[in-house]
Amino acid sequence: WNSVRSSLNPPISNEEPGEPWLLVRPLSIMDYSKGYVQILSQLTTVGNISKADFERQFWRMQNAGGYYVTVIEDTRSNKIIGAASLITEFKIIHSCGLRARLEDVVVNNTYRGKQLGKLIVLTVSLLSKKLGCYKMSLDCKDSLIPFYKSIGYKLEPGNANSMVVRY
Ligand code: 16G
Repeated sequence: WNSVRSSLNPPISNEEPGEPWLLVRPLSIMDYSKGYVQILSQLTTVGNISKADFERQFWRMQNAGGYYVTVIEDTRSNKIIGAASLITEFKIIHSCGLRARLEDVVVNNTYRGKQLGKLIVLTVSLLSKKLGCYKMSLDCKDSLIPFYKSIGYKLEPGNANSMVVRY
């Protein structure tokens, strides 16, 4: 994880996220009560999700495989204060390669300015590399382009369009 440390100033890492009470770890089924759903509402509409709904979806993700949801917990309050998901996809192209997507990146407003967004994105990006993915991509608001550029993501010339159909 040295490449994560060396990309950050001060050089924090998933193992030492800057404050001794912060813990970077995979999502757990216990995280409904630790506010994982609430923190996602800082990103978009999450709807009315019960504990049972969350747990059912958690097991679907486990059983499907390829979901690496990473969170940052403040162990003083037992609250999730940041999250990012790495989702992998089997391809036939690229020699039956594995492609990665970065999804649902969020850091609690009150914890901004501690490089935690960069830390969690760099952590899951490195994980995608270790899993052998040939690329990782993301969709984001225009205002977040400088943030993602600052940690190595690029708008590929001629290939920087995100399109959508909503239902
Ligand atoms: C952003 C997120 C995406 C999330 C979407 C929700 C990142 C890198 N991108 O594009 O993961 O699912 O917002 O917006 O975190 P929506 O509600 O419009 O789909």
